[in-house]
Amino acid sequence: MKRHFIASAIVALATLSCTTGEKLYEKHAIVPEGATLEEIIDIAARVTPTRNQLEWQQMELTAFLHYGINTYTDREWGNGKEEPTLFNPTAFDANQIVESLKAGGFKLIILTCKHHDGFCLWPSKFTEHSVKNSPYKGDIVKEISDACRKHGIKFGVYLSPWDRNAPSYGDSPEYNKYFINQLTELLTEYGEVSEVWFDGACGEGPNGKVQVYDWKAVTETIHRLQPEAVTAICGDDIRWVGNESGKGRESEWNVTPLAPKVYGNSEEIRKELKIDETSRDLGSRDLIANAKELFWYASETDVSIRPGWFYHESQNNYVRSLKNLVDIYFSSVGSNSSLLLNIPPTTEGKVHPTDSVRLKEFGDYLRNAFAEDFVKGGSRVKKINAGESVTYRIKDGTKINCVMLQENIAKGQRVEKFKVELLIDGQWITVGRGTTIGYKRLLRFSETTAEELRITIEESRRTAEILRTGLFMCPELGANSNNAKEYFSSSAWATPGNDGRRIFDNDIETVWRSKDMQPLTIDLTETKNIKGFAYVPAGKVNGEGTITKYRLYTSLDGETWEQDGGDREFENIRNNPTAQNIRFASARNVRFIKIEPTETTDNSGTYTVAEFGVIIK
Ligand code: FUL
Repeated sequence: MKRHFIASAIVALATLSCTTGEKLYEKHAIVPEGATLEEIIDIAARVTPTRNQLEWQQMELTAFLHYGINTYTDREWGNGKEEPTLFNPTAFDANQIVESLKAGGFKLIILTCKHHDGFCLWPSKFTEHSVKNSPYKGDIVKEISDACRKHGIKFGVYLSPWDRNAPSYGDSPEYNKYFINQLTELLTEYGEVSEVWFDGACGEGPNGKVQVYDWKAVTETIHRLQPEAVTAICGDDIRWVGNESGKGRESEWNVTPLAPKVYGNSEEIRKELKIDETSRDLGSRDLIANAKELFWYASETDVSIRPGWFYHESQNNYVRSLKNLVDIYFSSVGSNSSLLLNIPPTTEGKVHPTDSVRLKEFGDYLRNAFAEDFVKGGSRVKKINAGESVTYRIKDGTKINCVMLQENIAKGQRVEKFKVELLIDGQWITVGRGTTIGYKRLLRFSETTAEELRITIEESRRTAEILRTGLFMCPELGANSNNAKEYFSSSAWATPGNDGRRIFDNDIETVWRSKDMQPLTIDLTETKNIKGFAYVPAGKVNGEGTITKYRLYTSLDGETWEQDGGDREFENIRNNPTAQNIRFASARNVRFIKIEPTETTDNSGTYTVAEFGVIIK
């Protein structure tokens, strides 16, 4: 039986907006059983962020600092067995780090206080695996948080739930106690904490330790000790955008049926709607038609300025170009997401000069591009219904190539389709179309001058409130000169018996798939002195057949093989399926390379390779 729409059971948390009389649902709404699509859409339009969520999204730019024992072992994922004495910064300088990030325009800095290796950057009372047993006796968390305060930047903590060092990991109640103890130290001893980041990664595999976390207790601890903090990834305020390459979605919805993992019935909801953080659609009408609950759960786009999350000297020539960073800004902040850019401190304990120059260029670019708005009256709030337009005058004779639109998300996210037109020499020309707007939408078009700007809201959930409309001139940037590949591959190479032509065609879109789990042998057709190799996976997050664990052999004649290392792992390849550039301890002469996969993302009995290369330089 269909229930009446305004039934008391509609929502868990509802607040009444004083100005419009609209009922708003802060953070979470429950859809009544039997609600029609129109009714569900109407509820979705009135789900709003909490004050903490809103203020977080308004910051736009957060910096990530991946720093820890991996910085000194040249790894991405430590195994927790490292000697703490390896952590030995020679010139740690928290002020240099914070000042470099501030110059890039970042408002909040999140430090990896503990990564998956369990090594703590603060002298935790609960473990010996920390800075207190390193030659650097100081407290990195204190130094960074103090420098943040000094420079007027907010501070956040990354605390990895997965811990490869803690003996209690996998003994759920014991480890939960340990985890909350460490969290309590971080939330009580370092002043205000604005974001708490709980990484979702765990590489234990099917036979590894399974830890059942007590997210309820974790959330309560945060709310009690730092009520202003937002919680990300395994928290319930901010979701992972779904990739680690800086790409937001074309349609990025803050209101979604994707239940944060801390909700008791999260697994059930995700299974029923067949969605997770990586799904292409997290908020369309088609999807929410089947929703029973809706959440305000905006996305955060985490990406590194270098190929790895931690500092590796070998990547000094692969720092992202300014153009690439600006493109990432447009596809994250400009697509209703927030940008979390990682800048890994070096072994010295500073931001590398190349990165710090790039950050300054990035900050200068954004400050300059958005300094002058050429729309007249674009800051007046406009209420627009679907099918209606609003027209603005443009300052005379100014060159423009970018439009900015912002919805008043304090009242919810509503626009589903819009069009941007310019009146050029008396003719309306469409220069942009889009779906969602949300907190901010930036669209670029060819440089021009125009007399007027017209925004048409083609589809909307209830009346849209446009908070700001702007027009800007964002200087064009040259090609990505310094985003070259670290590896080299040649179409002259062969794969004896495997017929893997697609591997060497220099096209990562064409993927080779094995028939079974037999090793792949590559014949370089001549002996070369190489420093390492590169495996490029099929590309999609959790892509089918991506090799996660393997053994590697090299040979001069294809008969006598030498193994490099023992059982090895492509660390973090599930979340970041990009080129894995693996360097040998020292350069060696090689003609044949053999990779023997021992585990893949889907354990389907076959594996895939998009490209394979060798590292020469
Ligand atoms: C991933 C981790 O496994 C990486 O090492 C990195 O910390 C990234 C931000 O999240 O899940």
